[in-house]
Amino acid sequence: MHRVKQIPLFIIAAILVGIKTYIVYRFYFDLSIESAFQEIILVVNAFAISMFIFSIAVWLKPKSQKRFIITTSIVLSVIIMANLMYYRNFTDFVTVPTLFQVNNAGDLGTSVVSLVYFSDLLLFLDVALIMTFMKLNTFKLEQFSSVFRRRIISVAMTAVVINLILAEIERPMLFQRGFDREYLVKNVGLPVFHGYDIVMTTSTQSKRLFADGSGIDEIDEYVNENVREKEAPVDLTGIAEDRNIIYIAVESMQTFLVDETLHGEEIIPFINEFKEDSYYFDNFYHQTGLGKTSDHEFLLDNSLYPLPNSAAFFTHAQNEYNSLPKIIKEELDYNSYVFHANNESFWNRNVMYDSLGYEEFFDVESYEFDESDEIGWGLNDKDFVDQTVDLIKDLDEPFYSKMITLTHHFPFEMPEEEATIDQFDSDSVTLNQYFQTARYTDEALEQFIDQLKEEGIYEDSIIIMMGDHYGISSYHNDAMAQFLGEDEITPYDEVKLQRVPMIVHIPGHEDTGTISTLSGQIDYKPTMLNMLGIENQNDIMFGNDLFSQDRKDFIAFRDGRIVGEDYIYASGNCYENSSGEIIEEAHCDTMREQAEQELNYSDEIIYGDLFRFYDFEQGEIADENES
Ligand code: GP9
Ligand code: MN
Repeated sequence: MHRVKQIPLFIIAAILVGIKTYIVYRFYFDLSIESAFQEIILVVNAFAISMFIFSIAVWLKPKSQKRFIITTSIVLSVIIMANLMYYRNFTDFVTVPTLFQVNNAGDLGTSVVSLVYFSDLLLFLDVALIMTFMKLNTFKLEQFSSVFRRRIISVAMTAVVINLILAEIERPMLFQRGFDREYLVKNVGLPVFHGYDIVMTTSTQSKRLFADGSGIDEIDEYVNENVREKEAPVDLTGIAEDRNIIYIAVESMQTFLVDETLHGEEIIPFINEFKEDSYYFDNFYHQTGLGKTSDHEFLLDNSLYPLPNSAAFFTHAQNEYNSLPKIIKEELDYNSYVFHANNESFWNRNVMYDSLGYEEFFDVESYEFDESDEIGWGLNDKDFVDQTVDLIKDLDEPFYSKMITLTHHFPFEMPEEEATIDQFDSDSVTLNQYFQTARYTDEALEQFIDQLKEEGIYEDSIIIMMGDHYGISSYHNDAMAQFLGEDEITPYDEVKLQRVPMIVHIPGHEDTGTISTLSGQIDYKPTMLNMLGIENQNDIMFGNDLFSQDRKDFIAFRDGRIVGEDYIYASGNCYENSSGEIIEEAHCDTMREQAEQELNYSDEIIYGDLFRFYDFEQGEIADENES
């Protein structure tokens, strides 16, 4: 007993709370733990964070220590309890913005009792034990020496740093990209997640707070002079009116696969054939940043650029947008739907889709499958398209829909029995496998088109397919050079590898062909609006109609690279676009200045949430400014 008494109470509290936290993460929430490494991170973060928080006690006098330990353990339990109740209702975690969303809280209000289980008593067991120990004076409460303080603080800091390193290994750039709240909680725990959320929300809100509508006139003027097409719209104006639009985001599909062969076989025979009967854009670039698929969605729906340091789907999901789904609802009364067999909270889609004006998101819950139907990240693309056709059948026509495939996702794993093309043979396992998943998705797309025909939906629809972003990063350049039969992949080649296929397929339309206009994802929204016959004189967009002759002549990426008709800027060099030769940097200056200005304007709109001040009907700052 005497020895036990030598142990400081805050250490016991840290251990108890650590154990409780681990048990709750593991068994109360339904977090997907897929590997032993994830399990280890979960244990480490439960104890590291608890240790870190309770170590503050070393600075306090015995009496305050007591108060601190008890208050902290109660607060941590309440945080866990609140999240657990929220999770049971929404399969998501509490964030600052959700606290301000009245309807969410309202939803919770009606069913609070049903969200509390008997087993939740365990959540407060640590508090009860700590109180008992205090009463019985079981553990030490004393003024600590400065040596002891330093020792404890360094242990606590080391534990947190180890946690962060492990999290970074498990999910590189976890904090910048956000991904999914579940990833954050799994890797760094609830307290750090809440701290992160508070910092992010505060910095977003403060930028928003100080913005007013004044900047938008200048942006409007810029768009008018440099982006808006001066010529009358082109031949496809209104061709999509009264038809369904079925947009398919083809995960990680890159243009270098098109018409390319491996072991003498076409890699994606269906897309190769389909594009012949479509408008195919072979000089079309993805422009995504950290937000990957979600950035591509952001570009497509808004014709604004994704953000430089974060995923806008995460950080700016509460903004006001003049998005494609909203416009087509207002102008044509089309409803917009998303089909994607992943969790609704991934990339914060559940929140962002509301802001963008989607009517419904058919997420993982809308699909029936078990583990045996999964490849890589989730439901295989063949079953995904099959079940999506069933869901689409029931929609009121005409509709706008977006489907997002998943099988051809990094790390491109394919069960051997499903593979219909042999792997490539290089030092990069990733590239070797890439062709197999690409082939699989190609087959799924073929099946989808056949099913649309069978169901009689095909004729009344326009089908668009686009690669969302690159799948093979520069890390695999050696293997890529081997595949392409080149000596090396230069920064110039790397830019060209950012091309993704873009196909506009209009059933019954004869005039098809390959279009090599320099273009990118920023151009999707104006193209769609024109095809739907919607005049968009006052909209603020940074892209042009793909079919227009009168287009801006560069495509800007978020990492400083720019592709122009004549020049390419990459890795600090200016290249001649046609030859790939490095030329004097000054050639790229004009294009660089304009791209920089345009990216800044787009960021200004998003950071300041400027569209809340703008009247898109009138094309001017709204009379009554809301805040
Ligand atoms: C996730 C899927 C893939 O739902 O869209 O996202 P990515 O990792 O490609 O951004
Ligand atoms: Mn993607």
